[in-house]
Amino acid sequence: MTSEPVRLIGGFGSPFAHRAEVALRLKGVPYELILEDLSNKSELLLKHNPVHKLVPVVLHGDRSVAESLVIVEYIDKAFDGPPLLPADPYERAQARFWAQFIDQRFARPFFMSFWIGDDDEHKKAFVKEAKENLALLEAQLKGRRFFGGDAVGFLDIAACALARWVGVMEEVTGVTLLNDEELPAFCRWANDYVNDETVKQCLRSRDDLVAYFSARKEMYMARARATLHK
Ligand SMILES: N[C@@H](CCC(=O)N[C@@H](CS)C(=O)NCC(=O)O)C(=O)O
Repeated sequence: MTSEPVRLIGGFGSPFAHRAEVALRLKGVPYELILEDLSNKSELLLKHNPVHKLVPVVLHGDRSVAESLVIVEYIDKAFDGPPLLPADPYERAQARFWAQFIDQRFARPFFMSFWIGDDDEHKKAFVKEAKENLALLEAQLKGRRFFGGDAVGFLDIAACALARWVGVMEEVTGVTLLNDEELPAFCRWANDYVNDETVKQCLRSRDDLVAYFSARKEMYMARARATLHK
């Protein structure tokens, strides 16, 4: 393990930043959390993520790593502690495949289901697609407690938005995506994830996130409308 200091540039309500933070916690890496004001980005963020200008960014000594899933893999390799990715090459490929699925296929209908207005003609299609995607992910649990087996691993971290954030979005927007009857394994997984002792140490409370997203509801709705045809 290298002893250079670790700093994480994160954002208060960001599930992507949570990915990086929970990976550091699971590996037992001490870090300093720098909370970014995303409406007024700092020089530090712009310097270390000039391409995307997004959080999270991990600063390790004088090097920086951006993009949450890249960061999680970096943390897994750069530090000792329990492995986050499966050791078996096939299982590792599967975990990466489904993590990519979450970011590339799942994220948009998930976001749009919540934030595109009820009166929008595309809303039903987004909700249908988001629920179909959730069913695909539920099948990946395959009777296991976590996607990674008995403990939180790479895919659980990648899916974190579906554990805490989904309930928050449901409360703020009135749209329901998860229910116990349709997705029992997923709902059990979400509950186990948010109650994991290590995860809890860096997970924002549901009430704090509800307040955060309620205050930004109009902004997210405007963003959904602006990206509808992209
Ligand atoms: N693909 C990026 C997404 C990161 C992302 O979207 N971060 C948001 C916070 S949740 C952000 O920095 N938003 C600021 C902006 O959009 O200007 C990752 O996985 O790290």
